[in-house]
Amino acid sequence: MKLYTGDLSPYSAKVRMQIYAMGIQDALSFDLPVQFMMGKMNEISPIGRIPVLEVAEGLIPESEVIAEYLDERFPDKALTGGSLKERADVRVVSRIADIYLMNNIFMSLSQANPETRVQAVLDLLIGQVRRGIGALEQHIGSGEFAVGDSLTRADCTLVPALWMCSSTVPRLGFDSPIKAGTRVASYWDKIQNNAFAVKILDEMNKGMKARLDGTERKMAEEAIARAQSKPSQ
Ligand SMILES: N[C@@H](CCC(=O)N[C@@H](CS)C(=O)NCC(=O)O)C(=O)O
Repeated sequence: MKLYTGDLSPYSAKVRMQIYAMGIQDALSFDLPVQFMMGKMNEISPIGRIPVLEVAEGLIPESEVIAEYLDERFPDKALTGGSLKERADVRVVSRIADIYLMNNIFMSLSQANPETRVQAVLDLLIGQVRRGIGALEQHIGSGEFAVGDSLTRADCTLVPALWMCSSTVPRLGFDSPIKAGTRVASYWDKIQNNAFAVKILDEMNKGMKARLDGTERKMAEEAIARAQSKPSQ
């Protein structure tokens, strides 16, 4: 199996956290294809986004689908939660993180440049993020983990989503939507000590540093030059 992934990509980080937590090592490698760096990821996968999981039978896009595939392929290690209701709660929290937090923050990145931004668009999207956090506040557990008393896929989606809330949203000129004294804030404080969370947070911070200091751009330019100098087959 190969996962097409990037350090800074929160949707990829979500799948990597699951892979680390499940201890999947056999025949699994990570790669960022040069086509992604060239803005041509759709030559590999029609949706044109990472992560994508390559398995013997073909490609699987969409982080949530990959996550379910991994749970089904390795059922003895699955991170789906315990009782039927707990399993539903895991999916609800994962969807809140995915659709209402990460997706809206991603969309708001299109308005990152203050010179060209349409403030009303940004206000709308960040308003939706705050609404998502409000919903999460009602659904999240009060213990160490998002649902129940062990790590589940809900944590794997929430960690990169809350990282975006706390580090990306302020870069867009808004306060972090994670407010002190809430259950979400308490969870966020605690989960950052989890070893698998630590690992992907380090990777995302490394990716952010590489983006900000120009290393990412340099590596992409070198990879593109290498790909273009290869004789076409
Ligand atoms: N719904 C998708 C979203 C994936 C996504 O947006 N990935 C970003 C990187 S984190 C991407 O590939 N962006 C490239 C683009 O938008 O062209 C998933 O859950 O996998």
